Amino acid sequence: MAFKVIKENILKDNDKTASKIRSSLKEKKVFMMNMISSPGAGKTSLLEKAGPLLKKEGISFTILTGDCFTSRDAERMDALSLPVVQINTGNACHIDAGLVRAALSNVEIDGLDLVIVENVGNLVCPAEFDIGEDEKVALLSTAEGHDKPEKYPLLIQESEVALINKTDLLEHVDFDMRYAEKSLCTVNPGIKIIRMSCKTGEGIDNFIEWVKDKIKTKKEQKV
Ligand SMILES: Nc1nc2c(ncn2[C@@H]2O[C@H](COP(=O)(O)OP(=O)(O)O)[C@@H](O)[C@H]2O)c(=O)[nH]1
Ligand SMILES: [Mg+2]
Repeated sequence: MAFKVIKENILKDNDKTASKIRSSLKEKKVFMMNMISSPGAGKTSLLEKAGPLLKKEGISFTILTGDCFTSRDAERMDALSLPVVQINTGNACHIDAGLVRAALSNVEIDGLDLVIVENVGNLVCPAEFDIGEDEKVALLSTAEGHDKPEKYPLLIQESEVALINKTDLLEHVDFDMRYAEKSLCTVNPGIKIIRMSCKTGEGIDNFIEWVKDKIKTKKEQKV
């Protein structure tokens, strides 16, 4: 008997929408990054630090921030006058391409350099859903243990850069940096690793340099 595989259909529909978003952002030369981490690893904190610096650099950007229910992250960014759209997913554990398309319909894309998506805190589902981004960014933190890269390989394989946040806590937590970095390279030998602390500011400049480089490459791409 014929039957339907619903997940495949959902992913196919999602991929179609993602592909439309990707073409439109390619045409407009806007770089989009999809930031993924477990809850509390420091995604919003990074944007609070990096947002004002990106503004100073003259980079025009918008943030799409995903959360199941509240607007707390958008409130934190709005308090710093950072342009933000809150996406509430209800009980869904990830942002999909349809939600990004809906959020972007509220944004003036012409003249933008960068769209930053803060995905819902989760190391599994967000990695499965293409949202039309150019790059995924995996954000880990020293507070969550050094064994995560091999436990959540899809995210690491899909990411061009891994940020290891909360280095200021290293002396207080059982986090083996060498183990974590080796695991990241085992799962994705080409991955760029940035050690970072949103508290002390360590590594934020490296992250900004990476973003600037990506924006430049996108601008130089032929449409
Ligand atoms: N000690 C320390 N705390 C941090 C750092 N980055 C974020 N936090 C804290 O971690 C908690 C969760 O951060 P948040 O940015 O909301 O995480 P998100 O859920 O990934 O967006 C907050 O209490 C932050 O103040 C860091 O580098 N060091
Ligand atoms: Mg957040």
